[in-house]
Amino acid sequence: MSSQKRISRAYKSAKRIYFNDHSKFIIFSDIHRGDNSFADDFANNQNTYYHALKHYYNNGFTYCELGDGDELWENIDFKSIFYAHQNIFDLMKLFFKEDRLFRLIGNHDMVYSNKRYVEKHLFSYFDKLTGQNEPLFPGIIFTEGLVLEHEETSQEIFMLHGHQADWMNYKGWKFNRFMVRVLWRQLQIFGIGNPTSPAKNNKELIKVEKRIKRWIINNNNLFTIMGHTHRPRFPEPGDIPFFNDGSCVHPRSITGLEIENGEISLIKWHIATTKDGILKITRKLLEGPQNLIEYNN
Ligand SMILES: [Mn+2]
Repeated sequence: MSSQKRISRAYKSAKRIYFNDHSKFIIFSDIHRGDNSFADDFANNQNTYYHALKHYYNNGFTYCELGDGDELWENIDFKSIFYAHQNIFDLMKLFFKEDRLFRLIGNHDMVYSNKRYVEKHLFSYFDKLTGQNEPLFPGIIFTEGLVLEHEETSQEIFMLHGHQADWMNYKGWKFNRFMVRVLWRQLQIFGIGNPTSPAKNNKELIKVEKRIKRWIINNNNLFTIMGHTHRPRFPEPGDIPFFNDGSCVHPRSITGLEIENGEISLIKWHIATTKDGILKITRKLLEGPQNLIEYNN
C-alpha cells in the first residue's frame, strides 16, 4: 500500500467529532513518555508537560494526543511508564472521564492498534496504595485519525500521527522497534540517535513532509495536523495547510498547537529564569493566533 493510500485510510477510519468557536483543543504528540531512566528523552520535560497539561485541564480544553504518547519501543511494557509518570496519567484520567481525551496511534505505540493489548494494559491499573485494580482509561479506543468538523462552516481539521507517510516506520515498525530495543537504547545513553527516525534524519523528514503535502493537495487542500517528525510547522493562509505540533522531547521545551475561539496558535512551554533566579514554567506564543476559516480555500 502506498503512503497516499495509508493516509487516505487514516482519514476514512478517523474518529469524527463536531466543534464550534467555543471549543478548545490542545494538541500534543511525540511525548515519548518513558521509564524515567537515562534513556527517557521525556524525563527532562516532565514537569513542564505536567504543568502545561494541568493548565489546559483547568481551562476547559480537550486534549488530542497525536501518537507516540508512550515510548513502547524502548520500554517493553506500559507498566514501567505508568509508574514513572503516574501524576501525568492521573491527569489524563480526568480528561478521559470527562470525554476530553482523544489518543491516536503512532509508530512507537503501534501496539495500541491491538484492542486486546489496550484492554489488558490501559483499561485499568494496579494501585499500589489500595492494593486494588483501579480504572485508568476504561473502553478507550485508539484510532489512526481524528477529524474535527465545524458545526456551522463544515470545515474539517484532519489529525494523524504521520508515520503513514513513512514506509520504514509504518511497515517496518517491528524491525525498527527491535533495533531500538537492542541497539539504540544503549547508544542513546551516550547521546547517539536512531538514524531511521525522521526526527533525527533531515532527508527522511523532508520526504515525509513532501508525501503528506502531496496528499493534502490531492485532497482539496484539507487542513491537516500531524506530529512524528518533531518539527513544528505553521503555514500562512494560502499556503498548503500542513501543520505540525512538534514534540515534547525538545531539549528544553515542549511545543503544541492550541485551537480556541476558532483560531489556531503554535505555543511552547519552557522553564525560564526570573530576575531573582527563580525557575518558572512559562507559555510562549510562537505563531498565530490565526483564523481557521482563512485556510479554507
Ligand atoms: Mn513517530
